[in-house]
Amino acid sequence: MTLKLCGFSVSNYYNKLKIQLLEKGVSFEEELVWVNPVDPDTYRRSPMGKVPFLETPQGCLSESVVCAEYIESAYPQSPLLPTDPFAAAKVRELIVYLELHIELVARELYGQAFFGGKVNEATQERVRKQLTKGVEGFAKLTKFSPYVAGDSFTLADCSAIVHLPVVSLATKLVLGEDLLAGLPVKEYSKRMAERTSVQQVNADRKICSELMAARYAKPAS
Ligand SMILES: N[C@@H](CCC(=O)N[C@@H](CS)C(=O)NCC(=O)O)C(=O)O
Repeated sequence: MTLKLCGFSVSNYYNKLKIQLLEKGVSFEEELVWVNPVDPDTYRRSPMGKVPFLETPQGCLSESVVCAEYIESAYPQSPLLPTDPFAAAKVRELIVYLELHIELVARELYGQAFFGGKVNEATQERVRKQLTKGVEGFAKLTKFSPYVAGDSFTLADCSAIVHLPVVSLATKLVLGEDLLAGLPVKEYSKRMAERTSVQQVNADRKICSELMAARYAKPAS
């Protein structure tokens, strides 16, 4: 049995794992799993009903950080973590800043930015404050020379490629200010979009966005 990546191609966490698998040349299948609403069967495979999750020959794994680490150790070809323990920890540190201190904080804005909801003023101010702190921290660690951790493409790039543009757009749309304006996100994204893996993920995201729009379109009354 090959690996099966489950989720949908608009999800940034799903796409982070897909870039990793493509970059490493690991063969995998994809299964389209939506989350809104979560199918009761999904809880059997992903305890909180979140995607992505990975179906492996030994069972399912949830949480993209865990899946990414599993892929690195089960498929050591084209490693995306340095062999030096300190250098590998620096890559993991960047991922934590990106996902815990930036993406997870900015996620509170997505309802208004992308799904027609409304985020109240108090939440906007809390997000602005926390995100500013997270971005300042990330800026001290990242290199963009040309990759986020330095001169090699790593797992931190798989995260940065998918999260930075979404956070940048969400803050622009909801807070009226791009909180990532101090980072070279546009130049970096353009450079990364030259990679075959990223081109495939971007093309699949476009197709899936259309499916998603059709799925959530209100039936005519
Ligand atoms: N910490 C999770 C985050 C994944 C996540 O938030 N996935 C979203 C889709 S992008 C999801 O499943 N949302 C549905 C839900 O939380 O119920 C990971 O790294 O895998």
